[in-house]
Amino acid sequence: MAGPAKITSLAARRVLDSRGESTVEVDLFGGGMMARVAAPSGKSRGRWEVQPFPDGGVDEAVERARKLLAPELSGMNADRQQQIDEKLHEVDGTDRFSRIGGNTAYAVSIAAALLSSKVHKKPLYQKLAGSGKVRISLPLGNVVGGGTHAKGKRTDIQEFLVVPSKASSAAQAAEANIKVHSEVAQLAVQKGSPMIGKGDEGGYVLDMTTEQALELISSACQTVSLATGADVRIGLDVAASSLWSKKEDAYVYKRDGRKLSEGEQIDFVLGLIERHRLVYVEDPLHEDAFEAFAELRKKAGGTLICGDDLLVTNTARIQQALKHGSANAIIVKTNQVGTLSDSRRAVQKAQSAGYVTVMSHRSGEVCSGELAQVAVGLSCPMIKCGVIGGERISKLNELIRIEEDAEKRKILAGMARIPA
Ligand code: 2PG
Ligand code: MG
Repeated sequence: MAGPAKITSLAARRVLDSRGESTVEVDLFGGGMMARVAAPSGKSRGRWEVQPFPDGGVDEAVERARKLLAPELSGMNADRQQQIDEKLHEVDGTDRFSRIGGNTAYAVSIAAALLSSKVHKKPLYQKLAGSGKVRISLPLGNVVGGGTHAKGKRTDIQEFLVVPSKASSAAQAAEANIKVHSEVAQLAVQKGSPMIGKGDEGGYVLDMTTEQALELISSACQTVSLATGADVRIGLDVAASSLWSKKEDAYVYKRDGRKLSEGEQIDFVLGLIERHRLVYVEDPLHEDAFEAFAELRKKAGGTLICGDDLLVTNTARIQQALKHGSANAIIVKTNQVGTLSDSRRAVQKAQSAGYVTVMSHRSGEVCSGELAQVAVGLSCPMIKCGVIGGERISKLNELIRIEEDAEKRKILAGMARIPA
């Protein structure tokens, strides 16, 4: 048995994410090992998320990690996640991680978990899951990207997602989504799309209305479901805060050419759910619309109504959603809240209320697989991590590795399932 994973030093640097924007990377050393984690960054960030970088940006974040965090963490035990995360809050001293930055908190917190897992030669997912069996999270990924994740002529809605609800393995799940992605391109070309580009997360950017895009994706899903048996279903991340205009008191769809009141938005989304058998709708309303979310959820039958910008992985906001009955699923992004312990608390609170927890990437990602380890470790039935592109595939490949490892250890309980 190795001794405690005692942290000996920390290094921090500025690196790049998949969008080519700067972010912070941290190396934690201890017990003869090194754990390296770079933080992803969002573009359609929720107003209630913690601050990703301190004023002064990434350079200031790196400087503060070296000066403020390195001396405080040195000598601490990385096996004690809670203590590490409390230390991050203590050194920061604000309630939004404005001093050290939420992205630095993310990188250090996950790196501590990774260091401990390396020192004790136990995979991260298993360390997080504790005893018992694990299920492989179902990958949810976008095949079409629009909104703030794309430029030029594009769909109003940010993400058109697919999930292989009956996939029998991690590899089959990833491949089914990839097949839908390429089928979508083929159909779009057939329909006369002049040129197909990709958005920040690798989904195709289509000059189409919401309805046209959904018809095309439905047909791609049918073809792939027939060929694979994976029953690929459709979801959306409406990212409605970016459509919402407070001034006009309306959701503004530029490409579709319409402005919808709150009630009309609810009816519009319900129509989409019905016509396209949507299993999942994320942020169908803006980030403070707890009551409108509740109205939609009550009318949406079994469809997962998921809060991302609404809930920002924050237990106080989950409490508010529970009071109103606003959602039945939650996006979990550790850098919305800063630390792994904070995320675990949010996951536990949401899961004990029966929510489906969806571990999620950010639009600006890095090429590593920890997200998959954390998703399986925290028993999230879904992982939103894209379909294609190195920084997305790295998570899908990690799911394949986790499945193989869990099988060897005889702790595999198969693929997760969602109400579909
Ligand atoms: C979202 C995410 C990830 P961002 O809205 O769910 O898909 O986007 O990272 O830009 O917040
Ligand atoms: Mg979202």
